[in-house]
Amino acid sequence: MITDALARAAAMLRGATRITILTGAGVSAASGIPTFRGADGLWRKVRSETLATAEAFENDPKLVWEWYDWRRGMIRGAVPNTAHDVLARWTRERPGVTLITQNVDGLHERAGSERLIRLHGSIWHLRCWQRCNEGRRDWLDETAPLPTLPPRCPYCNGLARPGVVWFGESLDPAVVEAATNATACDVFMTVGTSAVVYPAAGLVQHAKRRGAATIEVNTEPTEASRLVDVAILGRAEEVLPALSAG
Ligand code: BJW
Ligand code: ZN
Repeated sequence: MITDALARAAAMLRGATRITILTGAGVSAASGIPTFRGADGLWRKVRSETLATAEAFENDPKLVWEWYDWRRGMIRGAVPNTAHDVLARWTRERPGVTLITQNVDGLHERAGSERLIRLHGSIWHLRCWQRCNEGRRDWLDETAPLPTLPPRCPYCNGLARPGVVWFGESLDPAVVEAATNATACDVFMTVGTSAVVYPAAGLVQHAKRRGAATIEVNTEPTEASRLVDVAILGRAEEVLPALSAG
């Protein structure tokens, strides 16, 4: 797969020391995990407001948990694909590479990635909905399926919630700061994201303003395509190994 865009991107990456990569759901598509906004996307079947907001959880915690429990089961059976593997190897072999992900599936971690910034939390973490003292902090629970829905906080027996960031909720300020700092780089690359959800979608603009060269890898044109220096149309699991070889 030698295209002009691919060759240009490979040269940009070869010449760079500080490389920051923002990933989205498209990176996990080849692992069998549905994206949010694509043709088979999760939001095609259900409106995001009915499941991925604090309001939805308040109205029907069991329904929201059934959806997350279903996704946890699906993710549990999935394995990282070549895209995760290539990115993980880059972080291990090149100390200037930082990974920022919007994904909550944990596949970057399972592929052995270092310097990973998780913008939207983790589907494998839970925390107390009532924000009791001990349950305010996330705890890890990798049981899938969960024995009872909705699960309970082990400290106060109140409701537990998924440790993810829903629409309308603020991201962890320390995480946003780390991601913003990582936009000071030589090359900023987005992979498999529709680039519509903020503040993640603003990072590429931020990097560009700070002088980074920018690359996008996606199967379709997105909001970011017109901003970036090089847009590669293709699957992450094919393009990243080709970039790695180039
Ligand atoms: C492939 C491929 C292959 C397929 N290879 N590619 C500024 C302006 C406008 C709005 C806002 C703004 N600031 C804040 C907002 C509101 C809101 C927002 O951005 N809304 C927009 C949608 C308009 N943002 C928020 O609410 C955020 N909070 C916040 O900013 O707090 C402060 C605040 C609050 C209130 C008002 C104002 C400020 C929080 C956002 C949380 C997002 N949460 C979710 C759910 C997480 C939990 C869960 O998983 O259930 O995060 S929504 C969902 O979208 C998920 C994802 O991480 C996120 C991004 O999606 P992603 O990864 O891009 O996936 P897709 O499906 O959209 O795209 C996949 C792409 O892959 C496609 O392009 C395919 O073509 C491609 N693809 N296969 C390569 N093989
Ligand atoms: Zn609690």
